[in-house]
Amino acid sequence: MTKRKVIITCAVTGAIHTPSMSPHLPITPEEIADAAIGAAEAGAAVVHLHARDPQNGKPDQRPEAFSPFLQVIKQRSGCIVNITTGGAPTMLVAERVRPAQHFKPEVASLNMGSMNFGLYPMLNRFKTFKHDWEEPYLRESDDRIFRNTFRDIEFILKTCAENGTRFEIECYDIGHLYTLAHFAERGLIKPPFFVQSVFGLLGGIGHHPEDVAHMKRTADRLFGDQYRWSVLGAGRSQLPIAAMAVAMGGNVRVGLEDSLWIAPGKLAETNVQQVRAVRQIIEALGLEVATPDDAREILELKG
Ligand code: KMH
Ligand code: ZN
Repeated sequence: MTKRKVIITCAVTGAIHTPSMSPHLPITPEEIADAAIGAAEAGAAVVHLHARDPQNGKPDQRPEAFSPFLQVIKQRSGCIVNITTGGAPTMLVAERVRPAQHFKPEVASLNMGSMNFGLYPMLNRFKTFKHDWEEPYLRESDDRIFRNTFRDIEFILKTCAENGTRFEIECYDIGHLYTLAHFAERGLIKPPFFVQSVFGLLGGIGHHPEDVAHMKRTADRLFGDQYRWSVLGAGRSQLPIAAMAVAMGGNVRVGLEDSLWIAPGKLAETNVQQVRAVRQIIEALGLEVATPDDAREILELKG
């Protein structure tokens, strides 16, 4: 019997966590390249990439900021490169789309709706509250809006339309699946859809098993066999969400963009640790980790 192949994506640095939150966050082009290559060697078929200013760690969406590490990754690994169009919540969409427009990667991210984007659940060091909102106050850093209007989404789709790029379609709530169905109906995005369901961010859907089941049920109903499901759990929900989704037939994303942790109260020192942890879950369930070429076939990428 052939084993199901599970695609691991590793998001190595992101834009939300800051260097002051963890000394292990990749910042320079060398660190980002090493983190991506290490993650790929450990089993990630896809690496999701943001760039940062090496001087201060701030997100940097200029194509020139991406090219040093993209070159190294291309030389040293056959993994699938996925470039963010999310950038950082402070950036406008025209700036955010530039690296994907310029490099025409196999995959780029596409965020399916505007939302309050609270970091708090990612930082709570595994304290167990009954609900994430039981903390008496929200930090100022939680008071941000991630803007992805219908016109922003359309702009990204049209800007990248000729590139053959497929999208990692970031869905932070159930409504985002309906927004995807809307753009699919208008013919602006073609199946198979690579749906990345994001759980456990304050402002989006929670991380309860019922939330995971509802997301999958809704995607199944809207897209049938025309989508490939992946999940990411923010902060402490990273591995529980991964375990649930792998058992339910999904693919997974890990990486320091999504969680700085490897265990309760213990910072991950590398992205590799998180890839290995999720790999263990996949293999313990009798499944196989997809290679980059497996993932190209499953996601129908241009290669
Ligand atoms: N930070 C993640 C929750 C993007 O880069 O487009 C979602 C993300 C957004 O990866
Ligand atoms: Zn990202």
